[in-house]
Amino acid sequence: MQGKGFEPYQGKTYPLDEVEYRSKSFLEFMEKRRTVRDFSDQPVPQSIIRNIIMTASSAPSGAHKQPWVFCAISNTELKSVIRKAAEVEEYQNYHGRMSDEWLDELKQFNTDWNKPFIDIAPWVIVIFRKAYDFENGEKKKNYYVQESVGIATGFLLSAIHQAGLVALTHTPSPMNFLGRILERPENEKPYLLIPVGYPLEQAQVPTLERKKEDEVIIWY
Ligand code: IYR
Repeated sequence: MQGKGFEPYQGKTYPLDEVEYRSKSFLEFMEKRRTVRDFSDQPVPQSIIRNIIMTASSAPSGAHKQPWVFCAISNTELKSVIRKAAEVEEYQNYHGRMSDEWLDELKQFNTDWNKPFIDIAPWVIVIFRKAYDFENGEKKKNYYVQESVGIATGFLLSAIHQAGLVALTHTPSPMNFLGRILERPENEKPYLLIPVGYPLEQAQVPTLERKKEDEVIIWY
């Protein structure tokens, strides 16, 4: 496939002292991001969700295929249908499908099969990955789909945090019900379900420690 040629790079660069400062302040900002389960029902305008999703869609992807679709749901009835279907699966997960070891690991997060945040959060974003696209009715394979959609999800979570909203990366499993409810074509597979909104004023998050740098960085 012929590309569109090349153009000058438009990103900004800075002298090193500024790069130092910028990298540190972004770290401090991102370290404040938390997964939040206590959502306020305060509405969030569609324009904000649009900006957040388009930030996610600016992520790099294999052969620039952008193998993703973001379904943004604010419709109350639809959210309620999704919640009920998620809870059917999650009830089974918490009552036999997850190992005792797994359930034990989750105790610190206070999760269970109830998923009220799907009803309460003003928006639920369901991310779909596309293993292939259709071009003129023909299947066109995408590349590094899991990696690409994972990176786009990271951009999405960062954009949500930057906007001053909160998110929960929810993984109902199995999640084929999302493709059916949202009437997505067969080349789109659900990837993650992410409620987005304001946190409740009295929102609580589990006390967690993050790994120290000598556990996550190996210098050569
Ligand atoms: N999908 C379930 C269980 C769950 C699994 C992991 I790993 C978590 O970090 C949190 C929850 C649920 O959403 O409750």
